[in-house]
Amino acid sequence: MTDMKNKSFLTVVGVIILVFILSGCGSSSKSDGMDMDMGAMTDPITAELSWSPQTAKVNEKVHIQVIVKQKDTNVDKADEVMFEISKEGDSSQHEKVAATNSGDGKFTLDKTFTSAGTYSITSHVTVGPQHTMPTKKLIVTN
Ligand SMILES: [Cu+2]
Repeated sequence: MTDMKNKSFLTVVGVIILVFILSGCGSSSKSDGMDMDMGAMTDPITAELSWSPQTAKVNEKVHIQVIVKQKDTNVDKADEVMFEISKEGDSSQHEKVAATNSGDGKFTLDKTFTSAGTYSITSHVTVGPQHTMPTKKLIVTN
């Protein structure tokens, strides 16, 4: 009986690990993934997502930016920065766009929304073996 329990426990652990691997945004990591000390020795990266104006208007440009830092240093050589934009309640409006590297740790995207609603914006930031992806809600009004 304990054998059976152990087996199902291992299966659960296996599934959890698999989910973690699959949720890595499909970005190819340049590290071999087995280098345990890499992550521990490197300071974690942070990504600060913001935009202006705070509340957007239909057909008016919104300036989206994410500032990438490692400790207190701006990271201007991120491997990949993508903005994922989706509209709540409308699965047809979903896109993933590469950000423009504006230098000094700033990655930007100018976006004009053509319909009012609540949008979810995620900035996917990859720096070496690290990945961070803050999400915020943007409201677009008429
Ligand atoms: Cu991501």
